[in-house]
Amino acid sequence: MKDAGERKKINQMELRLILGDQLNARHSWFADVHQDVTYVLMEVHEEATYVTHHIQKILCFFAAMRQFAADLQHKGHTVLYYSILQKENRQSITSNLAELLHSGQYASFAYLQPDEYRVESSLQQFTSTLTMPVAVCSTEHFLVDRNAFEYVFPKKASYLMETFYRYIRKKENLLLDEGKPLFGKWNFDVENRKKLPLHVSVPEPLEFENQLTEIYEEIKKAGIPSLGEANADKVGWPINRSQALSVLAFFCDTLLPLFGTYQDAMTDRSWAVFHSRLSFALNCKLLSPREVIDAAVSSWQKDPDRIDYNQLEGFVRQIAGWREYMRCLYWAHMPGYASMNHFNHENRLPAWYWTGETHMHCLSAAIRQSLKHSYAHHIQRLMVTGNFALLAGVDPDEVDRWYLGIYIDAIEWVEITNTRGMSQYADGGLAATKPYVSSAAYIDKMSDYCASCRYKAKQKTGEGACPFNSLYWHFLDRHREKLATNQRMTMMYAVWDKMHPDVRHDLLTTAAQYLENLDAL
Ligand code: FAD
Ligand code: DLZ
Repeated sequence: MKDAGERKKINQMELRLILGDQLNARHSWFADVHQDVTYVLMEVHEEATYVTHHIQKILCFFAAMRQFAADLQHKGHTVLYYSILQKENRQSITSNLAELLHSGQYASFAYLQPDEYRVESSLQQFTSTLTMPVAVCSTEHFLVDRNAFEYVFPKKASYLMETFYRYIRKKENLLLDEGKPLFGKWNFDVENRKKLPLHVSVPEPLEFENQLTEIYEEIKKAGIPSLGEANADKVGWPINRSQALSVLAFFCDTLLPLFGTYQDAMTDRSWAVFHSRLSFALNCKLLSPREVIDAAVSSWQKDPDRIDYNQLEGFVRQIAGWREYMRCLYWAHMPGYASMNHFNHENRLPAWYWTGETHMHCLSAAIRQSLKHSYAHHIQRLMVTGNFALLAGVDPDEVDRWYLGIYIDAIEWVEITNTRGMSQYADGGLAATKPYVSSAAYIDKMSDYCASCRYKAKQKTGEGACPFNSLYWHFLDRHREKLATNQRMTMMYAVWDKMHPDVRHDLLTTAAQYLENLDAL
């Protein structure tokens, strides 16, 4: 029996939930140690199985959560941690919370605003049944609040990223000189987008050797399904803040000088080219967007002869622009966004998306490296795997599930807007002003893939023709009604209309054959 004083103390205890993608060590929650606060983190089947994740993704989330909990404990905070095999673990966030909060040990509950609609709805529903005070706090991570479209685009049905990016540049005072963009332009994209020449060597990505075999065994024992490969003895992704900061430093020192120039380049010689590989660390909040931007700006300021401004601006735009934009788009349109299917596409994703076993070399390369590293860079995602799925008329639900599962950085708010929106145009043009589709010419221009492909990039029809060529025209032809009024598509329809009817017929026939045999390509 506890005395009254002790009971009062216990009754003032607050339980605070930290989700797996909320590992922000610099959050104000942790500025001081509070004896009356308990933090809780949970590895649960619910989160590990809502889609089939890549094994490296599950390993890294669990490992990062465990390290974060251990670090908090080390600093004196009280932490409850549910590991995946723990007997008391009810394998769902709200079931575990229900047990804890109905135990009488806690007088109040607080959680950080989730980034995912599914999780937020579930927590809102759960907390509406509680009689104790509940607080929802900011994750203190993003540059703008998630409803920013309401004031950046009042009453607008479409959202221009460039407008949003400029708004954030001004709000955050980024790359400005007395309110004007540095060097007189907001966007230096035209100087980027080059193919990687043979004489340019690409540094090996910075990878760690995280020993995660114990977690791996636990995941297997827990029966969590997964995809992809892992060497659990040495997992290369950063799983704590110190490793994340090393990846950031490596990027600024080694990769930033050529980041922009080769941002769109694809090559068999490297799986990350000059990309930062910071998305996992950013998305689980080991790093903040502002500190990543500041680190890049500071490297450029220290040595502007080594890092041209276009490299820096291109990088800042990805984080201050695209990343924040996608989050606001998500919150402006969820939950409806998750079922948008502008073209009513219904095809299945070809089976080789799970093996890489296709004769199309670009797809094989992008898929195999995704299975191996849980990573592909933006143009591989957009113009290879995404482009093909769109041309092949794949159901966006299938495409979403694939992207949400396979990539280390895939959390729904940033995955679905990029996949369903930017890549599949399933949102009818909210994220992109036109569909990102191309024939083989683009892939050949931006990569070294086509030279060693069984299919011929320059051949349009007949045996051995690259499927991207005829599928491209088939896509334009079958969606004419929805696309011909888009000014950015006018030129392509004019080219199509000028073709000889026999040529058009051959292209459509070749495409139809490919569409019939997607699994065999
Ligand atoms: P870098 O090229 O080095 O860029 C730096 C940072 O900018 C990234 O870490 C990321 O935080 C941000 N960034 C760049 N482009 C985008 C973008 N379009 N949207 C949001 N942030 C961006 N990104 C994810 O974080 N999670 C996803 O699940 C995801 N799914 C995608 C699906 C498709 C179909 C496409 C086309 C893109 C997707 N992206 C996603 C965006 C982008 O491809 C990845 O952020 C990037 O490849 C991550 O690698 P990196 O860290 O080396 O990026
Ligand atoms: C991705 C992931 C995985 C695999 N497992 C967990 C988990 O067990 N517990 C958890 O809190 N978070 C996990 N995550 C990240 C979540 O999916 C993410 O925190 C939510 O989707 C909220 O955005």
